[in-house]
Amino acid sequence: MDIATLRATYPDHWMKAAALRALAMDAVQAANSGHPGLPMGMADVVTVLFEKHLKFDASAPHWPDRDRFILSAGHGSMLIYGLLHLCGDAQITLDQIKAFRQWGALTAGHPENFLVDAIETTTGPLGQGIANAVGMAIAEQSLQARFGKKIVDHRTWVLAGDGCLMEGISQEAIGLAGMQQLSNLIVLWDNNDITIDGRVSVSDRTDQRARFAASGWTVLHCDGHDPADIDRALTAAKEASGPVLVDCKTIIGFGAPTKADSYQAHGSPLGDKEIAATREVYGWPHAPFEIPAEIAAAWKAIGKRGAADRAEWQERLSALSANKRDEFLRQMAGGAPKKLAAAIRGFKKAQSAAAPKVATRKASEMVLGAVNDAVPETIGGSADLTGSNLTKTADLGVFGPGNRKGRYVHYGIREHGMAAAMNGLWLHGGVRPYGGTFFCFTDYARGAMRLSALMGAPVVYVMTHDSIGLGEDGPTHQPVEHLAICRATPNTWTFRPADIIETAEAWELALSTSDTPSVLALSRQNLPTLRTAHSNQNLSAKGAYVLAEATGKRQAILMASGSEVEMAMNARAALEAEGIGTRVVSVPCMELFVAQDEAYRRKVLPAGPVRVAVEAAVRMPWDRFLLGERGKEAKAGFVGMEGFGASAPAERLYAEFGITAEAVAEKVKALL
Ligand SMILES: Cc1ncc(C[n+]2csc(CCOP(=O)(O)OP(=O)(O)O)c2C)c(N)n1
Repeated sequence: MDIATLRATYPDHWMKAAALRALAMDAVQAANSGHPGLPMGMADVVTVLFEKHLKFDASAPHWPDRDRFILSAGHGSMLIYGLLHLCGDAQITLDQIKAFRQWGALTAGHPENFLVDAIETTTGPLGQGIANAVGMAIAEQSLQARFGKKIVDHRTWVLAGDGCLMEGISQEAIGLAGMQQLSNLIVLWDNNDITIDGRVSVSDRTDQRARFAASGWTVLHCDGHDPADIDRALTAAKEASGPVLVDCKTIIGFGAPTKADSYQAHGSPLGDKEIAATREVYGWPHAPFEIPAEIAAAWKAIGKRGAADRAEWQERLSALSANKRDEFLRQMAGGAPKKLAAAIRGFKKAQSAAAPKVATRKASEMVLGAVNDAVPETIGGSADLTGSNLTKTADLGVFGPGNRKGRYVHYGIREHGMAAAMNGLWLHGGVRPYGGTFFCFTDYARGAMRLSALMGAPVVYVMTHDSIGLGEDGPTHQPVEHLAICRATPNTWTFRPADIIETAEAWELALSTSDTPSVLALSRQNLPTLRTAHSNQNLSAKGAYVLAEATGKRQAILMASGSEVEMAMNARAALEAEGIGTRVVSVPCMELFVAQDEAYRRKVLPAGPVRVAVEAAVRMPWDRFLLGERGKEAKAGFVGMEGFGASAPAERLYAEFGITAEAVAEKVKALL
């Protein structure tokens, strides 16, 4: 249908969509930066979605039973800002639209959930949103199974572009959602055939519909500019079983006389001349940022559509027993239950007495046994390494199409998809996600791990096989730089516990924060319990602490994490035997140590003694504690890895790479 016919056939719809298009053109022009093409192309689809299908109430962006709307193609951010503004969102005022992409504005370049309540997730890195949405859909199904359909019954809608679908992560998301048969997930594909470099055909010839269908999705299509056809497709999408792709055929920069259907509409302002000509095409004579009262009122009414639904939901919630209601609200709020601290204390007390010699991955499994009982909202999983990561505890049950009560997800060999889904699980609310793979494969998950940190999503990454200590699998599997990368990432706690007690403490911290993701780097090899004297206090909360004090005059301080703490203790024994007073500082979490006040840091790392750090990884993150924190280069040494590992049994590798208690003791003596 051409524009004249659309305008004539659907005048009310046309003007509402034109308001959205004009806001996008004008805000991008004012900012002299941004992406007008997507909002102009998808305005019809989202107008129909918001007017007829999306369950939401603009006055209550945190209403737990709202539909989630994810703009996976985050570069089209003016689409969501325009929608929120027009629907009467309290935060996205007209001034915010005018300040698009400027310092301090809520209307950041790409949508940021931590700035705007109604934005469900941070998008911009293409493909993340669609994978977040899979986690949100899983969360909805899990909560529905636990609290009932009267309280939890909503959908997740995703707007994804060609870019999202080209990213590899989309395949992981599609595969997982298809297998899980998530009927509450609908992806609206902005099929405009344009990316930055030009036509999609310059880089892709995938039959996207066939790809989704091959993974068990229902595939529908519509003319993305014809409101009746859009409505038909969205209605059908809600009725289909399993996840749905709606192929919306659209034109990027719709209506712009010379730039529509071209990459020129994608990511730069259209220019005053083109905008003026587009206004003519739209029949939109209004000044920039001016919305006629009648159209503004129509949009405001859309924003209020869900108010009655919400009131009814509120009544159903009130009708629940107080216990169930409180538990629902507690889980949605994301705080750890009181039982957690007691469970961890009990676990530590028993294990410090039993003093088992177990790998920290095994210790983690043992902790999880207690944690999963105390915290009913955990959903665990692994990227096909369940038996190695030891993430599945007894009685969790497997989440699947036939068992939505299951609390364990077999994510398959999809590290990136798993990490992004876990972000979605958390962002949905009501779930504490954790998931495992080999530490080395944080690289594969990294795009989503970075977003956990940026968004403040306290996802727990259970990363086992944390060093050359994994042995025979060799250098492809042996992380050496990964601790440095995780520690370099802002707002991420990287825990490398030394024994079962520190493992329990790391889990407690990871599950008690509501705004920081944690990486638990866990060993494959057995480690003795070093903390045999029980303390109710969580010593790992300080990040580093004195594990063993020098008996005589303190001449050396050894610092270590994880499996090398045992080595530091052995080196200390040897040095002490030679009369060299040696302190051992265990460093389970550098980030938490750095956050302590100077008095504490000085107590742990006083000036004077020789300092040697040992960790089977690269030196980089240790420099702060070797050279800084009152340290001196001439009195500092490191024992660790300089290159990649090799294939051999772990003991041989440690010997060959010179990471031994003897080497640590020798280094101390050379520096004294
Ligand atoms: C992971 C990632 N890679 C690259 C980019 C840069 N980028 C932003 S939009 C875009 C093209 C997307 O094309 P499409 O999804 O078709 O969007 P449209 O042109 O329809 O607006 C690219 C490459 C990005 N945002 N994220």
